[in-house]
Amino acid sequence: MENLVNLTTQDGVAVITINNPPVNALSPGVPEGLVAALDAAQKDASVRAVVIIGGGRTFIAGADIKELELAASGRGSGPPEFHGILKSIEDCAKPVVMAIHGTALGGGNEVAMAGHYRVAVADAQIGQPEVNLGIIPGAEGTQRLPRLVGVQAAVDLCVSGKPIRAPEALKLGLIDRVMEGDLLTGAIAFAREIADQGGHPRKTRELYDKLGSEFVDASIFVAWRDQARKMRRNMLAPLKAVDAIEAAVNLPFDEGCQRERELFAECIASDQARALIHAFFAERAVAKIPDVPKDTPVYNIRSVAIIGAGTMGGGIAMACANAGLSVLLKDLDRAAVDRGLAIIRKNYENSVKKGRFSQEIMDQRMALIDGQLTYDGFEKADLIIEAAFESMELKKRIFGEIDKIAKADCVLASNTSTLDIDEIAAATSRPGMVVGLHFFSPANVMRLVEIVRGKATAKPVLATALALAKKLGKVGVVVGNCRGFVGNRMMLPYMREAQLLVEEGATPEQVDRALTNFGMAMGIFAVDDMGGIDLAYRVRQEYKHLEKPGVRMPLVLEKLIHLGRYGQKTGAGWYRYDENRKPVSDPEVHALIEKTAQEGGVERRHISDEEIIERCIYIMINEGAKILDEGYATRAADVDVIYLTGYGFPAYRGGPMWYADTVGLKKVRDRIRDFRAQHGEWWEPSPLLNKLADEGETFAAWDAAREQAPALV
Ligand code: 3H9
Repeated sequence: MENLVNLTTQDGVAVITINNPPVNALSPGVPEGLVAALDAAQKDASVRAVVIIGGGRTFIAGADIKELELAASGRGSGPPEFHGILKSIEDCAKPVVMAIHGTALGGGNEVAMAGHYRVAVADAQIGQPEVNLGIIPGAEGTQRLPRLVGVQAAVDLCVSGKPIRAPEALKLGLIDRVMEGDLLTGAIAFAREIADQGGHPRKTRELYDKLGSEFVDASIFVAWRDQARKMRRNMLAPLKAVDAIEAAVNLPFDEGCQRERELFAECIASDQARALIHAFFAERAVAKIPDVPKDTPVYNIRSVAIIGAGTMGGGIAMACANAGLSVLLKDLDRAAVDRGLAIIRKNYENSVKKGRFSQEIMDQRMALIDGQLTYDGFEKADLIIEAAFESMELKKRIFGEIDKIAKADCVLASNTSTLDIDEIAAATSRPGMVVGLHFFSPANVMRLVEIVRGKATAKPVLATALALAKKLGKVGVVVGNCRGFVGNRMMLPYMREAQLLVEEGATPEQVDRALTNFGMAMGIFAVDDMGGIDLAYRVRQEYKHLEKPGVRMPLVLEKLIHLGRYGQKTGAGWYRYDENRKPVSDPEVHALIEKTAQEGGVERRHISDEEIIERCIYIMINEGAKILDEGYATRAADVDVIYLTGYGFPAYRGGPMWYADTVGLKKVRDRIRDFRAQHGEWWEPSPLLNKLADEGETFAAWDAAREQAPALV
């Protein structure tokens, strides 16, 4: 315990330091250590004030999420209990100053708010991100936060889950001072100032000014709940957070805390909390590759050269410049380079207009990107990313060329979304240095990068790719080299099934509505229209060889192509689009679907939303299971992360494989068998799914059992 929390004194100020790396979570031992240290400080007559600070890189990043995971899964002895420590802090007779750097998140901010005063360095981040884990602040945060920042700001912070920086926290009244210079020195000086003023320490729970009138109009909370529903579709926790804040307004502090406890208990016992906590750890687990040790050396990437200034190349250039990397952006003719740079500039200008960052930052980022027609300077690049047109011949030629120019320790990456990375690597004399970096469009926004591991890809190259993804603020997931890799390989059967459903009697609108009600960010037909139906068609052509006799293929897509309906870019695809790109139903498409079904001898029938979800999602799950069986993904959780960060799968369902676990693998497999009987061998259950279903197991348990999994194929 004494290692987790240390107590020293400096000139009459007790300094309590939390040392629980890496993020000073409130793990068992930390609250107890804090209480003991406070007790000692209280008893020490030479101490006039107390400063609580985090050791290492941060203040307190919250409750220990591992403890919450235990509580959510019904293991352990229930959620952690912080009320005692909060009371000890707030009731301390000597002023307690919280000194914040790094992050004060969740329980971290709740501890900070129990202090009498808070100071922070300018880049400290403070917030209540609990909703991202499917829970609400459960350590009196919903009661103290509105007392400090007012009800509206408290709702915003708890519903959005987004942290704010210290200067904004100061404006809101969440902290008392932004510190320049050394935080501890400043906090000690501040604590002395307060002690010199004398008087009683200021207790947050006794502040009422910002709670408004004693009974804020209930209709305001109705409006905030509506807002929460819009911001966090289908999610329970944001609504419960509003309930808890309403209790802060309407109930005395202790009763409000009791209400918060009840609401917290409801949330932590929900499927949503389990799924979101799974997603939290899954996102961090992807960086761990069983045969690539943590200490694998990485190449230092400072400069990047990109081939192709189109949508992907431009987006990747922005992602790199945003992270402070210098970028050479090459294309074949001046017009293409200028167009690429102009789009980058426009995107940045939009961000400046929206207040996301300053003009100065935009100028710095633009200055990092140089457009050019030649390979000049490529010889110095630490990383070369090819983002040219999706053609094997072209890519092989490019890799042959860059192989001759690049320095020996330059990582060579292809942004291919479908092609064989081994074949591309074979065009070079150093296949070990070649890796796939499959960014998702728009690459400056989307968080996912599939890191495609070829047969020869060297471990330091993989470790470098993972480190780069993190540096770019993205989530890198290592996948094996199979057609479509993981994400697109699962997408294809999903798209196909959706198209079959409309031929059998559903409409694109019904399918999309069922999918968005399920929680998908977009319906699959809207996705098709956005990405371009020509692209979807081209991808399908790539997989033609997988089509087998007796397997019915949907036919409408091809007809849309013949009609020139390529999606949003031509103003029409599965939907028709107005000038604002808003989709509207198109009777022509409905007629085309019906005619196609008739020609194909498909009897149209009523299709329920339930069938839509089962067929679209289960086919995806089955493909995911095949991918795992074949070793193209390390864990089921990796597949989840790919779908959560790249394909708009609802986070509160934890990803497709986790969702399958929650439905029950036997139930999923049995429905897949039904569909196999009705629709043919396309629906053959994967051997892994069969095995786990028969054994009454889950993908999560399978992952856990394979902690030391063999390398990917
Ligand atoms: C809460 O507080 C509830 C309360 O209201 C009270 C309830 C009663 N616990 O992300 P990183 C681990 S809910 C346990 O790679 P970064 C993480 O798993 C909590 N472990 O670093 C990883 O482990 P590993 C509210 C945690 O620098 C390592 O730390 N708080 C926790 O990119 C490094 O993490 C949050 O939701 C934790 N709280 O980002 C904040 N946090 O190396 C959650 C991290 O073994 N945390 N770990 O894979 C974050 O958002 C980021 O971790 C943070 C650092 C921004 C802090």
